[in-house]
Amino acid sequence: MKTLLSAAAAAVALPAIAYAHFLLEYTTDTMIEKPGDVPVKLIFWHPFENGHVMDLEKPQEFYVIHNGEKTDLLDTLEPIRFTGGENEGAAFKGSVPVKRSGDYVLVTVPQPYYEESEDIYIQQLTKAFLNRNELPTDWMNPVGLATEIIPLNKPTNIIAGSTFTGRVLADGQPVSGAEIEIEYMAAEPDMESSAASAPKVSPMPGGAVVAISDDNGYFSFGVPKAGYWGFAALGSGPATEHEGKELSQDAVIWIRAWDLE
Ligand SMILES: [Cu+2]
Repeated sequence: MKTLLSAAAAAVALPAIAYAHFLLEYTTDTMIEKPGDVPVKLIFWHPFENGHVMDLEKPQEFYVIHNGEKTDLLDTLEPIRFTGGENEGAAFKGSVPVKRSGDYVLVTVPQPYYEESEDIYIQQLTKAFLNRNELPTDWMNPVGLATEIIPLNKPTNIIAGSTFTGRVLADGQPVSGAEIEIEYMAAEPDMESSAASAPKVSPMPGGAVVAISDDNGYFSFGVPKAGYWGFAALGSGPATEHEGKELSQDAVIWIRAWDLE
């Protein structure tokens, strides 16, 4: 629902075209005080506009990196339903064991999703970050995805009003000229119910917020508001085809901003 739509498809898909789809790895908190299992929801959605929910299949991979060690979390996933402002779709609930101090980098490699309105597949390789006791251990390191965004600011502790800089990589090399869609999680998922909470802001009048990576793969964004912000580098990955159709292999990262109080 972004580019390359035929006129007919655009007419049908118009309400969704201006905003971006994002795979969410949602936790209510990013700083984890008490050790234990942290619930996480995986939702494929349009979170800025509280828009269309896409059906998420069981991911190919879902794991966490802590102190450089990978722990597979696929077995923690259970199918759930999630209701956004427009519809209900298939999503997943999982859990992340958080014990020792440090960063916990959540990684999801979803199945390619067939987007009928564009006749392409979309695969968003997604990272989100938890931290315990402020100890930095992993957030600045690549996790080795085919494409990923490396944060240059600690992603769990961004000040609203400051900036966030990321670097887009594919096969470990910088990607220049990548189109990065930027989105605010306006309506955070409610962990108890299966629905979105009430949106805190309206989407932008001009549609998707976009940055382009520079010659060395870097981009920066002034973060205007506390909450969760997502960045999706579109088609930055090396895979370009799935089952005979075009594949957009995207790198997604989620950061958390806070008001300075
Ligand atoms: Cu979309």
